[in-house]
Amino acid sequence: MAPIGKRLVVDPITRIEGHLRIEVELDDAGRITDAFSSGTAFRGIELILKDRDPRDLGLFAQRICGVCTYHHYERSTEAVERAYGIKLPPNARRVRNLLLLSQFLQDHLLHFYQLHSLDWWDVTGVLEADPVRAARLSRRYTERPYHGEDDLARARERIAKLVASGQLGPFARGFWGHPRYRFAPEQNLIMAAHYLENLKIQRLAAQMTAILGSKNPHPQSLVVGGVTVANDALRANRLGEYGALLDKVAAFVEQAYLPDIVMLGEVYKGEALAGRGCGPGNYMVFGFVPLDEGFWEEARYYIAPGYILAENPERVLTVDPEKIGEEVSRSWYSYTGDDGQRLHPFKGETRPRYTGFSAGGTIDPAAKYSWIKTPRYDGHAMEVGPLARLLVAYHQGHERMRAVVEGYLRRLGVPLSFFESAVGRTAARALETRLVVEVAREQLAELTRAVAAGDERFFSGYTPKDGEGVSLREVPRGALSHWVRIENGRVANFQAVVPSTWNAAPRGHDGSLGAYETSLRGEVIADPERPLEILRIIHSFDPCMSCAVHLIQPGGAVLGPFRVEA
Ligand code: NFE
Ligand code: MG
Repeated sequence: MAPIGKRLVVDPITRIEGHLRIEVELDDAGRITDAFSSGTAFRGIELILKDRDPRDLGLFAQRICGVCTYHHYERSTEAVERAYGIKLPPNARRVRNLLLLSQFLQDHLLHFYQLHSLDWWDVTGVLEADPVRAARLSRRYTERPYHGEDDLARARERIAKLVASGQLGPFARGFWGHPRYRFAPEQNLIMAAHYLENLKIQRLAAQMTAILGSKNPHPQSLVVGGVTVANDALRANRLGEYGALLDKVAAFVEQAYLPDIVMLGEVYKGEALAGRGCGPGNYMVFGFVPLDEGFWEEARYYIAPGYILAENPERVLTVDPEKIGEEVSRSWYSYTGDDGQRLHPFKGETRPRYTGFSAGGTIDPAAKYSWIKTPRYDGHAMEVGPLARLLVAYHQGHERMRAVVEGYLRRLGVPLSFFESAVGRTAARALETRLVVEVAREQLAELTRAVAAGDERFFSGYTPKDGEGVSLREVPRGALSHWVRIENGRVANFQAVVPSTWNAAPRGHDGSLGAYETSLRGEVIADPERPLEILRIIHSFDPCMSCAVHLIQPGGAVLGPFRVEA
């Protein structure tokens, strides 16, 4: 067991976008007494965007990320539209929503199966499973399992061949056999079969994006003032294709993803009820899927903006964008004045000042230690993402969210507090996927009806203007905002405040912890040589460091999986 004061360094955390370093202090019982989150690569997209024509912003900004590319494209395009004072034609908004929703589907499915599920199921357990028993067991979680016993037998065969070949690919170097893995062999087999199937399913979701986005990733069909895919959106067969793919993805969500989340919740109920992986308890939402053409406070949304503070967890408060600010007291940047201050994004600065880690090569929590800035809302650290959406919508009395959440809680026999954990955060992402499917069907039906009724407007004319514009919206990992100031027809300042920046931030100037950091405190590491618990908690947020720092990783250097330092 680790001696007192032992520092455990996991660098990089794998199976995320980009590079994240987590350091924790362990006491003599293996309990995490302190935690530090550090983004370790820089590229400075915010600087690259300065002095450009604002109408080009979206195409550059979407290069912030290779995962949620579309969302940066839409946010920066909309920030410019807001500065210009443009209102979109309803069909342009519907096309954008359909792009956003197909992107959510791909993102959530890919995250759960390929990037996170192996923290919960053990691939080496698959070989002991009996496909007949596994098929029977899967009927416990749904009346219509996605796979029958033949499919499950084939999946076991594929895993067996992989193991026999010695080339484990994505299954290499896992913490297999770790005592915290709790699935029975048959449960591991069900997960393995869905893991393999999802390699196809997530591709179908990407094809949905390509129908209205012209390609994926990095769609091309948005312009300031509207969308350019009128030719596709006006054809019933193209919209029908989107709908047919949606049906296929929805079947997998209903018959595989959601049942797997029931299974996960049942098996790992203890971890969830103990609150393992709980964040700061403050949650913020910027509005999910606009239902009309209003900007921010004037718009109706499928899930309305709101935030919750831990001190009064059932009360949803009104988000005021004026209260958002970013600090750099622990980040490798400097501000013109004092580094301890908080700058509103319209006045934001991105001036790198790298100072490295402390002399010992580890993080000094009083010094700068990350390329990620520290966003605060009215001084509070916020958790953003699917769990925030679930809780904010639930406490707003959102009917569909309530029905889905209550069905799940009843099935497991657990209270709402179950969700405030790593298991719960992962369940929240799955449960909202059902709502994503529903709202995608509604938006598709609306667009189809409008086109059939002769509405062919997808673009609105405009006159470029100087001024400020912001776009705030929910994207898969949480609340995303882009802020632009236009002077003399050029981008004078661009700032992105990104979901993973909120969650993965280092400490504030007052020493307050970020969401990742809080969520790790108190966790007990069973085996410091194989810190599976850290992976579970951090992956449950679906980290994206490319977004968080808005960076490219030069050269793609391969680092060791982690190291333990005395
Ligand atoms: Ni790079 Fe992103 C999402 C954004 S990240 S994935 O979702 O914006 O925090
Ligand atoms: Mg930024």
